[in-house]
Amino acid sequence: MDTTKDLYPSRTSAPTAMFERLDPVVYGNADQGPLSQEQLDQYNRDGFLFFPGFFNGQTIGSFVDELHRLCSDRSMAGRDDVITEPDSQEVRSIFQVHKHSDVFARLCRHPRILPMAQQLLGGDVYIHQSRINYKPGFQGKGFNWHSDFETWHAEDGLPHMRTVSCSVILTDNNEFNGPLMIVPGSHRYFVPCIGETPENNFRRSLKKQEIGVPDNDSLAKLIDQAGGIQAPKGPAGSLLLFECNVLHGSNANMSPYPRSNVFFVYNSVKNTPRRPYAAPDYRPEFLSERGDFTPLRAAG
Ligand code: 6CS
Ligand code: FE
Repeated sequence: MDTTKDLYPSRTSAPTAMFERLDPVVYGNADQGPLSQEQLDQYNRDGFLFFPGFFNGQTIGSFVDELHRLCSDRSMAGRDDVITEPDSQEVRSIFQVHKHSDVFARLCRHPRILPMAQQLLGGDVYIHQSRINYKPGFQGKGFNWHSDFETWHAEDGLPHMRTVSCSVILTDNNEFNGPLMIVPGSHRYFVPCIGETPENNFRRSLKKQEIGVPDNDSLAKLIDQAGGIQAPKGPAGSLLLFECNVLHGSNANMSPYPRSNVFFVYNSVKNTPRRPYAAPDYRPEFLSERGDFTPLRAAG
């Protein structure tokens, strides 16, 4: 398939109807990794897999310690890859944590996680983006409904939907601290978004995304078709795999407790970035790897 052609036009001025995705959802098969045929079928249907208690409390403790270390590291303050909340200096996200931290560099290559990403994407993968979301108690604002792929295609130039996100839950997720909400099955449709991408859009979008947000009619139709919204909740140590194009978002954290996760985006080495399809320029490399596509190998 001609990967220079824009298969998923978005950020248009005129409304464009959603259409069925042109790429497969699952690229590998059941004998190529740890996921069973039933799990592959579920991911194909819903666009995500949730593993409550994937890691036990002791294992997750080292990840939470690292999260606190990064968050309280004074040398991180003011860096471009550290994003604060829209109306406070509270840390909202830290990007490229697989480069800042040996602990997270190993975690993204964990022998129980990496093979699942390779199986879903049908071969070798690298990290397109990694981040920690803190969503501190009371301060943590939400994330509008969006498809990650719509941004990674329009602004980072990923040509195909051959990318999977893995979120490791670091603090208990419950209905009060703004858990991730997902529209099951929405990954099977591409929803073009209205509105041109401004220069340096990421400076706003990482605090509050307003460009690349699907219209309410399309959202309502897909939520209706899905039979409702799902919000996978579970204890710290749970793991969520979600397809790059599944619609998701989250509410503000109204509880005193943080809702923190660490998030790795695995992209197929056959799906490396071209020029941005709908943005004036590339985003910084802390958001979209453009230099090193070396295939990941599982940590020993
Ligand atoms: O723009 C991005 O790449 C990031 N923004 C959101 C809301 N989700 C995906 C990604 O981390
Ligand atoms: Fe997202």
